Amino acid sequence: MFRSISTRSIPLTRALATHAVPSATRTRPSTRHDWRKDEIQAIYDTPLLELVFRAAGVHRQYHDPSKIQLCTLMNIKTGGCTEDCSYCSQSSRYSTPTKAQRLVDIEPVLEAARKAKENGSTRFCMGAAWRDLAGRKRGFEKILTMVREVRGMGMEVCTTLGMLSPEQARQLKEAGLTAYNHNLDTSREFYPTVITTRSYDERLDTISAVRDAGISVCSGGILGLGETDADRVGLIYEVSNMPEHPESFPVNALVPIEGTPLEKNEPVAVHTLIRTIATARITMPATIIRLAAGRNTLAETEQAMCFMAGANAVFTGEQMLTTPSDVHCIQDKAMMNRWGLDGMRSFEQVSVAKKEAERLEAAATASPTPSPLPSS
Ligand code: SAM
Ligand code: DTB
Ligand code: SF4
Repeated sequence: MFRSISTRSIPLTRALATHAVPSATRTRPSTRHDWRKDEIQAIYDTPLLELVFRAAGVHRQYHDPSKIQLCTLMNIKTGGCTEDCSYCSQSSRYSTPTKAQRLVDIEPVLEAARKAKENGSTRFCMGAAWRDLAGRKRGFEKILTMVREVRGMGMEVCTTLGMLSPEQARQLKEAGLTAYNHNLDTSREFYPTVITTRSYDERLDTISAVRDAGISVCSGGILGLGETDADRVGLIYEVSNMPEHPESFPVNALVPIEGTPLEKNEPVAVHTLIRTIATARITMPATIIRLAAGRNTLAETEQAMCFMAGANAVFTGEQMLTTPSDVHCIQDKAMMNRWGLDGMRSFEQVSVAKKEAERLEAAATASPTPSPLPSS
């Protein structure tokens, strides 16, 4: 559905963020970027129910607590990746059940995006098992088309394609990319025991390129890699002190993959998951916290506790990237109904809407004809 609105005639931030609770109705202290590790550790160590109570209070200052963002994932290029991320089924270094496939065609992606939208998702995320985009000119052009088309359906569009240069980030932004997922995964100290083929600083460089291009950043981590509490605090310390907090912080629980070095890891305790979510909610109050991989291992009441602690997004649908998520969107809708939750509209998060408005303003300045404003 398209609303034909001249991008010059109304303030675009308002046009995109029509569903946000007016900021005047909430008290929003400004966000901090000077967190000390010992401060974050002290928050993390708070007795758990007390911590959840505090996080729930912060959550209500910045977000509508009845809203959960539903996002659908699609793997557009599976397996055969040269990196050695020790948790990943798509690394060519390990013998896993995942078989490598070429970049998929455009139409099946658009079909999946249409279906995701029909099922209530307002963000569509496309993943590719690549270190970077070097030597992939035609593949990248295909992805730019996918981004343009999915955005044209009115959804937020996210991709996760490995490392990006500033120029690639600029092209993705111009095509309409809303967000880019690039996880730090864990603390700076623990990271080299998980991945050796690219450095923490290289990850931070990609995140900077994304942010500088005006794309919303989605960057989080995985729990259950064998890290300690200090490493979970270290991850939160890194993201909470970025020049801008990532608009989205995914929290994955390791899905153990046969054939990878971490296949026999103990599952992370639900208390640790909740504690991590609550701590991140307090240090990054305006960020959307995304309950990501491993959600299918949680009981409904455990998921509800994650929402209470500040999580406000999930990946819905039957599939993550290479593993089943066993959560059908109909089940998700029923679960949300039982807890009085509702789906978020696209561009409900004001900072994300603002970045999209800037893209539309720039496009309107470059072309004198009014461009249509997709909505959902
Ligand atoms: N190749 C790109 C990259 O690494 O940025 C994009 C895809 S990658 C699969 C996206 C993220 O999924 C990883 O950074 C990691 O945090 C998460 N992930 C991958 N495999 C996982 C697993 N087995 N369990 C939990 N999370 C996982
Ligand atoms: C993220 O942080 N988690 C998602 C998404 N970003 C791309 C991926 C989870 C992958 C889970 C394991 C798999 O299915 O291969
Ligand atoms: Fe490749 Fe990404 Fe998997 Fe690492 S996480 S092996 S970069 S697909």
